[in-house]
Amino acid sequence: MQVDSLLCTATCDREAAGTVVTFTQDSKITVFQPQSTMEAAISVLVAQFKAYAGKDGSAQSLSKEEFQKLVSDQLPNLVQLGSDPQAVDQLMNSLDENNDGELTFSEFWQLIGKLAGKQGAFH
Ligand SMILES: [Ca+2]
Ligand SMILES: [Ca+2]
Repeated sequence: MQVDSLLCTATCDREAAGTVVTFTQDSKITVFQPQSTMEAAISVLVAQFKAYAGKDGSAQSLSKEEFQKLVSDQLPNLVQLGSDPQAVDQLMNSLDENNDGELTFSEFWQLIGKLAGKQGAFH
């Protein structure tokens, strides 16, 4: 079995995850499981990434300006860029694996992984 087939996306058939209640032959509603805290956290991360990535250029990736705005708005306690203008460049370069000056979600995700690791003191 492909692992991907276990992973549900926003577009996948959510009936599989819910309970279908049938009233009559052609009238049914699906009662979804409420989103868990962790699922909600993932939704927030994705929505925030999209909101900032969509401000200019490619809506799929963060430019330096978009990244800087996201970090200063959304991660003010966990990432301290201070007043050093090179700090954002250094941070961005450390995440930009293909060096194209844009951060895709998977490149950006490394930062979340690092912050989460520090937060939990996972070494
Ligand atoms: Ca963009
Ligand atoms: Ca990149």
